[in-house]
Amino acid sequence: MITNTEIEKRGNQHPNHIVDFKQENRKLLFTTQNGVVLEISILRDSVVRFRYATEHVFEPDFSYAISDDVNTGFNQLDVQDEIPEYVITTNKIKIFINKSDLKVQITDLEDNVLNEDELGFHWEENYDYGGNIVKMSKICHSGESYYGMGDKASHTNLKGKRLNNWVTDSYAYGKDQEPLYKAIPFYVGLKESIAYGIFFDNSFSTYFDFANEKRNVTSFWADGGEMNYYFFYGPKMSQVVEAYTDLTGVPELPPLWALGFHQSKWSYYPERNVKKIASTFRKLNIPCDAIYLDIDYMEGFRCFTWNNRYFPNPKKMVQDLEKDGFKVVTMIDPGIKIDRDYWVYQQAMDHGFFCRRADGPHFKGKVWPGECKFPDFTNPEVREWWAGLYKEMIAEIGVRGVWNDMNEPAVMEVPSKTANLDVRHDYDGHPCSHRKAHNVYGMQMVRATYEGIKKYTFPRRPFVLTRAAYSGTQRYCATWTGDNVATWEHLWIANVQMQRMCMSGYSFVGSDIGGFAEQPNGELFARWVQLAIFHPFCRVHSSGDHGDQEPWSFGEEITNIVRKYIELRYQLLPYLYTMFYKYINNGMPMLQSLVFYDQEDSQTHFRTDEFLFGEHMLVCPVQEPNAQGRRMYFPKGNWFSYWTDEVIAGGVERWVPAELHKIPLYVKEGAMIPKYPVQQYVGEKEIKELRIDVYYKEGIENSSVYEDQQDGYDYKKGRFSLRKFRLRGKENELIIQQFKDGNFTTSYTTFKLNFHGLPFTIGTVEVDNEEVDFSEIKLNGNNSIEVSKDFTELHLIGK
Ligand code: NBV
Repeated sequence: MITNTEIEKRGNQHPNHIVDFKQENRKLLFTTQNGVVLEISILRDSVVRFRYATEHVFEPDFSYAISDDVNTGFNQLDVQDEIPEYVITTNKIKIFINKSDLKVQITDLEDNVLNEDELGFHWEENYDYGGNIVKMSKICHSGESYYGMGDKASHTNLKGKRLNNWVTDSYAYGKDQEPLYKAIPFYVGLKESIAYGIFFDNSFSTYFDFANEKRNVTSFWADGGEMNYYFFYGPKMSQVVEAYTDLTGVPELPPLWALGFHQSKWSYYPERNVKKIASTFRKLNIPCDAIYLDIDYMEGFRCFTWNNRYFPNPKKMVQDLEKDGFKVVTMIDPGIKIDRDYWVYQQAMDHGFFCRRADGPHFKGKVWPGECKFPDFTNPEVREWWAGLYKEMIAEIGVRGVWNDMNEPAVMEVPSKTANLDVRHDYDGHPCSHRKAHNVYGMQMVRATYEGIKKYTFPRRPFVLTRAAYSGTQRYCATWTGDNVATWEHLWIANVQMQRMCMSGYSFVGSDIGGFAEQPNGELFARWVQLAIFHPFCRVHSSGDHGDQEPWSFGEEITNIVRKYIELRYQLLPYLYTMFYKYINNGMPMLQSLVFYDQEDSQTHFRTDEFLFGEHMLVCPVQEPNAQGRRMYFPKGNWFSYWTDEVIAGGVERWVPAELHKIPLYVKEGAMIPKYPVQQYVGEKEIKELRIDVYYKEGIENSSVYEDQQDGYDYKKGRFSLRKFRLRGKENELIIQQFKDGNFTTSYTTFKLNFHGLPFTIGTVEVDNEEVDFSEIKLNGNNSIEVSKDFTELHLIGK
């Protein structure tokens, strides 16, 4: 018989009045009469952590998401004991804690309410598993919008959606399908053009309701663990995303080849087929840097083995491909085949590295090799062992990168599609069940992979790719959006997913170009390539049983279009690499949704299609068949057509031409876009001259270009070259100042500056205050000059 008190307990419980307040440096502790403790930690003036315990006691403080390099430090922390609330003031925000119910309200210093509790923290005891279902509800104001949340296949603005974070193998997912492969419980809120962010760092299954159930309430909750969230104040979206990215970390620079074009299929085998694909790229002059081996390279799908019939001499094959500029990337899955004669299985058994069920037996699940056991990657010893398994593949055979698939972990033929919830995990010394470890399992696997590849590929840089991810996974690897489909709708999904991931601190991301399941027609393939060359990770991948998906599989017209766009990607490599540099140094997402670019303009709040590629290029993909053009919105600023140099003033929606060979692409006035010559692979050519496209602006604009050795770690010892340009255009003049940093010497000595939209005819050119002869700078019409890369100030004066 359930007693009345027990029934009551099953409902929501709430904190009551505050009976105690304590301050321990940057931590403030408020205790209520019914045993709830709210711990507020000030990380920065604009970054605050809220943690709630019930029954007085917090769990040990441990998170896989938080970076070791997080910046902390604030200028002000005052606490005032007032009636009816405590008021905490930093240099940027005020936090009000209601004494009667522990509800929180946060304002800026001008008293604009940024965020306020509706019910605030409440919880329900979990009778099945113990602990609590922890909940938080906030007031949603009319006009408030929500962005971020990782890979959700939904409109960029999440208002009205209910979402779940539980990493899931979602073959051929659809628009709005939930949950997907990633768990990134971070959103950016935009209220009356002021941005803030919330990161709910809880690895259990989490849920977010953005005014779906109740028009004026946004809430988030988890199946277990603690109510533990970080609040970030903007007021700009860029500041929110920067702060979240700082908290959860950034990757190191990838080798430049990882930003080239990659070709993959499930599966390229045997060796002769792999080589045929590679040589066709070279024959047709389509640039490509990497070729992927999917599960069929293995012996009976056993990880860390090679099928000798298909690949009799992998080392030689890898070397041959390298000579032609191709890097080989191989797949590794988490499931280890149960086979007493298989060394990986034996080692894991001997050391007790496999996950166990609650009562002791090993957890078993069916995947490609048949029945498998699964290493517990949340155990640091297991990660170290796993990292070591890559030695032969990387150090001896010469494979240059690894992709970890199925690491949700995906399990076949069970309704849950994953491990049983009672499976036990070490969780780095905080033993728990799969309910808590599920969302970080893939992250910890790919972390171990990253450690291994980094070690054995040294002194080169590692390249690792993951399917599953939790917040913070971006520190270790790139990611792709899983098994999409060759449909126009999925082209739309890919576009929003990339923007959303970039907004969620995870910029190194791409989709399976053309679609994984089913086969695109040539038009869809071409449109997808046109979009995806602007995605940080750029790879064609598809399932083997749905026809060919190489750039030449759709006839000559499409091949030519695809080549042209892949060539454009290679030309833009220095621009892209500089974007990467800014991402890891300033937390600046590599792609920006329009709302991120201009949150003040309410026209941008519900746009999905247009985005900025880096700081200066505006892209708007074509997402339907038979288009000759489309409507697009131009945000503030003046934009040069990349194709015609026509200038369009922002703040308008316009029809723009977009025949099959053309994606709407615009460059912001004042931008200086660095370009390399087309290469068939990174490093094919010595760069003899850096071309910079200079787009005139009346006024000031800053640009930069970051370069280094394109691989290795010398850049960390100062061997990099960072050039910052400040362009200032006047009616009859253009001045470009250059500021240099780093001591890497680039292979070229000159810039070729190509001018777009100069409103005057060049009469005089001065370099560092000295007039130069036109022959010296090779003035070509009014359009281009060649000038030493070392100038400090270049001055063009009209006739
Ligand atoms: O290893 C085969 C595939 C792979 O090609 C794909 O990229 C992954 O997302 N893998 C899934 C397993 C089979 C899915 C049907």
